[in-house]
Amino acid sequence: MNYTIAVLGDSTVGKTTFLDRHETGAFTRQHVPTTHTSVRNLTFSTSGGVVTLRMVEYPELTPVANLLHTVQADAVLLMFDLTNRISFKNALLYARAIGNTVPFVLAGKQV
Ligand SMILES: Nc1nc2c(ncn2[C@@H]2O[C@H](COP(=O)(O)OP(=O)(O)OP(=O)(O)O)[C@@H](O)[C@H]2O)c(=O)[nH]1
Ligand SMILES: [Mg+2]
Repeated sequence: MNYTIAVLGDSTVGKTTFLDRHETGAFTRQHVPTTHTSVRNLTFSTSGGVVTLRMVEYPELTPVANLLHTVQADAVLLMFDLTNRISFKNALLYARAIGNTVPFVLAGKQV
């Protein structure tokens, strides 16, 4: 089974770091802004078989309402920084723009 997951959220909330951690186990200390969509496959063995998630990190969508149509995904991983209130408010804008078009999960990072 293959699914495409869009990873969205403000810059610096920790999208790349999260994906690096899953891919290699390493914690990425440095912030190198993601300027273009960045794709990597994460494979999981589950009781239902092997699942490959095509994780697509997007640069911050500003303004989200105008740019969301550029996102093609089966589901969204929407991230915010628990120490940054603005990133949470912006996550709500993302959530509103996504509406019920695809399933999404909201993940608080940076703890
Ligand atoms: N303490 C802590 N720092 C984190 C965590 N996740 C990310 N960081 C740090 O936050 C900074 C930004 O992380 P990135 O993963 O590059 O952020 P991003 O969301 O990919 O940013 P853009 O690509 O610019 O959109 C880096 O310096 C990371 O080391 C976390 O869970 N805890
Ligand atoms: Mg990034």
